[in-house]
Amino acid sequence: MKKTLIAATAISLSAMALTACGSDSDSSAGADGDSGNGSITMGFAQVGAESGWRSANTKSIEDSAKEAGIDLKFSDAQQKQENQIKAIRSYIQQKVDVIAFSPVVETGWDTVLQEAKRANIPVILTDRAVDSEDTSLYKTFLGSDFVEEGQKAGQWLVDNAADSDVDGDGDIDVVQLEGTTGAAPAIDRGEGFADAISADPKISVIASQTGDFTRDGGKQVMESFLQSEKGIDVVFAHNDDMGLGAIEAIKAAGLTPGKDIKIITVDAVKDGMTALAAGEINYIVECNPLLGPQLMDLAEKVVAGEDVPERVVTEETTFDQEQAAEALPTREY
Ligand code: GYE
Repeated sequence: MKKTLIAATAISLSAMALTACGSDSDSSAGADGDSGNGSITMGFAQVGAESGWRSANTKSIEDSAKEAGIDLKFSDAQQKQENQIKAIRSYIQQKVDVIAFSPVVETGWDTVLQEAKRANIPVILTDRAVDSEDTSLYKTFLGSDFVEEGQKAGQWLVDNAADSDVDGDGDIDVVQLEGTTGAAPAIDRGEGFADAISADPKISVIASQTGDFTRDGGKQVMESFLQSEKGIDVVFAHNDDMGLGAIEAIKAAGLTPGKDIKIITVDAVKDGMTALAAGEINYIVECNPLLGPQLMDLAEKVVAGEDVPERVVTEETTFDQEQAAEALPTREY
């Protein structure tokens, strides 16, 4: 999957993402397409509002469009591919200057992207990638390296294996809460994690199921794991929200999250970091949602016909409990 993208030149512009946004109080930022006095109109097809990460991402896009004077047309697909395809088609009809979107799943985009290409409207992928042979269907892909995020999560477990055999049976039994089925971050984080833990034969994933990146989904799947699985030592959740849902399920079962069951998540949004600092999560791999400033910059270049890198990777870090407590007071999202 995405061999072409991964092989493509990667550069990092993350410093920009960490500055320039969030200074405006009016966050509607042209969401209805009627504000912004610049000459560029962008149609943005968002995945949904499934998580804290997504809310921060949407705010970053709205704020930075406003700041850049880009007229933003924004739609929320409620995690449904058909809604995103409809939104993209409507942006083509409206003859926007550039289309940006975060594809909910990896496959099934070629037809609509060919329609955009025929209409001469450049497309920028942001946050999530598509799995397509034809890389001429989009100009660039801006987002995280999800495989690396999964590897970092797995590596922490390998490094902390001794402490993570909570029930002391000699094995580290992990349950995995997967993101949306078919989504790039779910596929790649799962792959990266599996790759890293393969270094220690004592660690294995004993059950794995999707919680759709939502808090409710994570809670429900964890409730069923607690019923069906014996001796769960660790939860690996593909995002903070599902980890937070798992915490509720673990508490309801009379166990202590972070102690009786260790928890590793990805994102590092405020609620996740708060739970980490409070000892209820053990480790978080950061995934930066503040992609707005870089996206607007790329959009201006693409519309001006300038060359842009095929792949722009955001730089990210990791947090343990102490680092979370330190970072929280100044955390932007
Ligand atoms: O990790 C999750 C969100 O695509 C990186 O989507 C994004 C993921 C993020 O729902 O919280």
